[in-house]
Amino acid sequence: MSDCLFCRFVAREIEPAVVAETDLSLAFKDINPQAPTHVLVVPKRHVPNAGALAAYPEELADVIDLARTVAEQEGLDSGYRLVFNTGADAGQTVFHVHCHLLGGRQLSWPPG
Ligand code: DGP
Repeated sequence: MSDCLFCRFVAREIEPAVVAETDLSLAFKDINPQAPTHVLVVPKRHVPNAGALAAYPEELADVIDLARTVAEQEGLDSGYRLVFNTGADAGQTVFHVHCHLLGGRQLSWPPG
């Protein structure tokens, strides 16, 4: 999908700040970090949102596992948050599913 920003990252037409990668997933730094660690983990397959990713359990598991790997790399031993904004009301702005990995500070609850 050439009009999808994250597909262009996966294809390396645009080079994001990659922190980790597997055969199925790519992890890169968010351009507008909301915490000391703010990484986006995406499946390489174009899937629009988290609900649709459930149809691809191998990719879903790989995204979560890569997020865990990055959290370990970043030393987030005392905790981190994984977020899938799903749909416009949740603030989803890029419609290639992405898992936000946030950590490195005390995270408040509930989120805004
Ligand atoms: P969401 O609002 O959940 O759809 O999150 C989209 C995220 O994508 C947002 O935190 C900012 C990030 N983002 C948008 N454009 C770019 C970009 O060009 N590069 C990077 N690294 N991140 C981007």
